[in-house]
Amino acid sequence: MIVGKVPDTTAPIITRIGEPSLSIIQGSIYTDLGATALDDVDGDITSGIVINGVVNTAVPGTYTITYDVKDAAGNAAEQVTRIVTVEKKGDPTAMVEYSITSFTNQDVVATVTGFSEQVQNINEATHTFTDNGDFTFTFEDVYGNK
Ligand SMILES: [Ca+2]
Repeated sequence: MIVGKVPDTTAPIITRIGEPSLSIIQGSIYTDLGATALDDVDGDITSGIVINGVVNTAVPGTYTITYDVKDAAGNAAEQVTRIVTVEKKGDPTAMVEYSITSFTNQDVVATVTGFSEQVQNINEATHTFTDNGDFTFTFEDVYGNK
């Protein structure tokens, strides 16, 4: 007996889970929802999907994630992509407290406090005025936003 077999010439289909494009704020955690793949002969071949692309949530920008899969006969599915945009987060904020309420006297101590988030590279935590004038506290968040 000879069993005829029709060759598999039909590519599998990839179905993306979730949105085709989305935006997240810098510093948030990104978890890709992935995709599923079905083939006419092989059935569920989701486990064979190759995912490429890395979203660096620390760096604002546009990232592309690609999903590819082939069936056992080597037919490649049409590539599916997802665009993830990492948006720059807001700059950190803080307040300044003064040792006395009159700003015109010498030896007023200004202290920067009440940071909105973790900061680094603070130029000075406190500044003692020896004369009238301005002093600018500088600091940045962990991503360098000032
Ligand atoms: Ca197939």
